[in-house]
Amino acid sequence: APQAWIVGEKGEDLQGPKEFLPLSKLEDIGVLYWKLDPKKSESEEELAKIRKERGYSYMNMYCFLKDLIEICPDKLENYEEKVKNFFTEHMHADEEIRYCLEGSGYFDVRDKDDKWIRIWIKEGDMIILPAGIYHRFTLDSANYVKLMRLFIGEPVWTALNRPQEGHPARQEYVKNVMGNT
Ligand code: KMT
Ligand code: NI
Repeated sequence: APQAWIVGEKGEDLQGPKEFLPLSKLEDIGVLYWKLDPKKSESEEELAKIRKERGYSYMNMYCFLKDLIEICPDKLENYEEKVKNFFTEHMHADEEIRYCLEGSGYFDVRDKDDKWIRIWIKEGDMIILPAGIYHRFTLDSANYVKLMRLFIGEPVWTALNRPQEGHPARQEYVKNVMGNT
């Protein structure tokens, strides 16, 4: 499981000893996680297996597009602006699927009590954030990550900043995930 713990509004560590959360805390809010090895070619097969398990139809599998993004000051155009947007609390109408090929970083997701759970993603970690979950992303002190962004069908990465309570994907998420405690 990835290391995950509660942080404050600004991403700061809270007082007292850091307690890591079990994977079940992430599953509770609909976050999925796999560990792959980007250095091994079998990972492609594993990726294909995940796609199949997730029930993506045959046709959709071929529409499971991927792109790569490197987040660091000298490789990403408009770095400052993009990094600021990534760290602004938002959701999407679709799942956010990310596979870390190199480096590391933090995905923060809101738990059921509206606290931030910080998930430390490293090389080989693949994470799926459900549609409608509020989240944000930031680099750690290593200041570098290379991520594969996967999409089902047309790539859409529109960030919908909080609040989005009227959005169908948000309502669906609240109904399915927040409702069953
Ligand atoms: C997003 O929607 O792109 C994010 O949440 C940022 C992390 S992946 C670059
Ligand atoms: Ni996002």
